[in-house]
Amino acid sequence: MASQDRKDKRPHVAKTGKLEEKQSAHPKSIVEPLKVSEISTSDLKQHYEDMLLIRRFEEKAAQLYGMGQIAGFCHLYIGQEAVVVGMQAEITSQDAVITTYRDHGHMLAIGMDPKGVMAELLGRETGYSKGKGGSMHMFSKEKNFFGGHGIVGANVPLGAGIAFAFKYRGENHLCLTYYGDGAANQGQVYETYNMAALWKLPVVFIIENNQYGMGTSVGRHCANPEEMYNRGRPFGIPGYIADGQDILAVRAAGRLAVEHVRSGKGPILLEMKTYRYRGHSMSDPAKYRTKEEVDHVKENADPLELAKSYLKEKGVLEEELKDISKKVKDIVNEATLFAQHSKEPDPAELYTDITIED
Ligand SMILES: Cc1ncc(C[n+]2csc(CCOP(=O)(O)OP(=O)(O)O)c2C)c(N)n1
Ligand SMILES: [Mg+2]
Repeated sequence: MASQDRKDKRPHVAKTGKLEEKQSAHPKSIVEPLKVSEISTSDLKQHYEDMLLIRRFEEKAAQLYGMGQIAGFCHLYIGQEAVVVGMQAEITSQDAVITTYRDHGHMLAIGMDPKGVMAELLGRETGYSKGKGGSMHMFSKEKNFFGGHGIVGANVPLGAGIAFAFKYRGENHLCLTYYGDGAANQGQVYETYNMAALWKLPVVFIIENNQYGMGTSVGRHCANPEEMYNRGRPFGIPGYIADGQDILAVRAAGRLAVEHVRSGKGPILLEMKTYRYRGHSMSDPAKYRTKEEVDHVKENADPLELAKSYLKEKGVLEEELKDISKKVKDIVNEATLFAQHSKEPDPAELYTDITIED
């Protein structure tokens, strides 16, 4: 065959040599949200409370950071609350969770003590890592929370490793492995897809697509951003996309994913479309996007407002929402006072919990 003929037979390449509009090999796998009638009022109320706790906790953390009481890196999750709260509702306490440095929301959703999380943020000995880990490095063996990781993409193979351990021991648990849209471009993520699919590991890969990797928008860092959820397809990993601002959509996607993995079919990938309201970290003034863009999401797709509208549909009164708000405020204040009144670690602690080579 002449080389020109061969070229002409390549997919997606028109005779002119220009790229044609590509047709996806897979239909767009959008997960339909649960109907309001498919969730109980008490569950919905609990989700609202859990999301509000994350938001108020982080607002307080931002305030304390500004006052110099929290030092080092601190990445806020505000705007993305529905993702962790919805996913958590679909797993059991024996399943594991691993995530990135944007981790406060995950810890609170899992049920880790807000006091211990706040104390760690303030670098106190009562914190989850005895005040030595800070915002990005907290763990809870009791809650099967494996951190908090600062290296972009590095928690993804670790998540598959945790899933491997479950399978090796014959336990029917799974690992929720969260990472960002930026991390989704990392090489080690694809090595992980390969092994996870080959060994049918019980792992749910969750891309929290908050539209930015630091100051770079998804359209500038990601090839074919419309199909991020399909990135596991070459390895046979099914992928779905869901509205990560909508707790009912997250729950539907979580249910689908957990059923798939739990039945032994191996990994699955969920892309959660979401948005972070704050800068990448506390030191980022977020000048790469307009105020209008952020306000647009806050006004039209805020996860808390959306949940509130569902609660109202169910007949929950404004008074009850105020009670929830008061309860959450008290928890955050209590956690803050606990942290502020806790001691800093003893200097001798510098030499414990570390690996030393002779
Ligand atoms: C291997 C590595 N490269 C670069 C960085 C610096 N870095 C920290 S966060 C980040 C962006 C990641 O964006 P994304 O995965 O979308 O997560 P998000 O912060 O939006 O939650 C980068 C490049 C890092 N920590 N690790
Ligand atoms: Mg991102």
